[in-house]
Amino acid sequence: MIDKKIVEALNVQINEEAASAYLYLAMSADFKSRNLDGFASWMKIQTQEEVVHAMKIYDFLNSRDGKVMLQALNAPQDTWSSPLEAFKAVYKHEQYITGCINKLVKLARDQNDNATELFLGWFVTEQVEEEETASTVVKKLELIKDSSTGLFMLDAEMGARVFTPPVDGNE
Ligand code: OFO
Repeated sequence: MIDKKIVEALNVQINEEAASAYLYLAMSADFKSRNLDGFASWMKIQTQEEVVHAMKIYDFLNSRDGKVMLQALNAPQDTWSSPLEAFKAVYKHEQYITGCINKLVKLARDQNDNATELFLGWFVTEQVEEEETASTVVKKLELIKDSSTGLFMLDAEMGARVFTPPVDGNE
């Protein structure tokens, strides 16, 4: 059995992960409209990753007899002035998500819910990677500045990313 407060908080986090997916899909569409196909593809894969994050919480709640209650999503921003502006927004967003995960860990600890705390450990590690990835792309874009050759090369690099579906639906 899982505490009601934790069920509510995990449902909010499903919404945060779904909102992340929606945000990155909007960024993918914006990149696509500028013919930055590599960036667009990278963002589409990021969207898929966020869906995996939401589904992990969905499955966890179900396994603990906590009811999943989906909430409304707001329309995301649809245009960014440059790849740098978009990736700065990604970095800021991921820092916000890290804060959400940290609050969830604290709640699980306060409720002595070891199973939820252990479950959230995966997200704690994942957020380190999410922030590092976004920050790296920001730094590369800052180096590139106004070089169209640099942007072309980075777009090709971004396009090489592949989505690796979770093996057991659990990571
Ligand atoms: Fe779910 O990690 Fe990004 O938001």
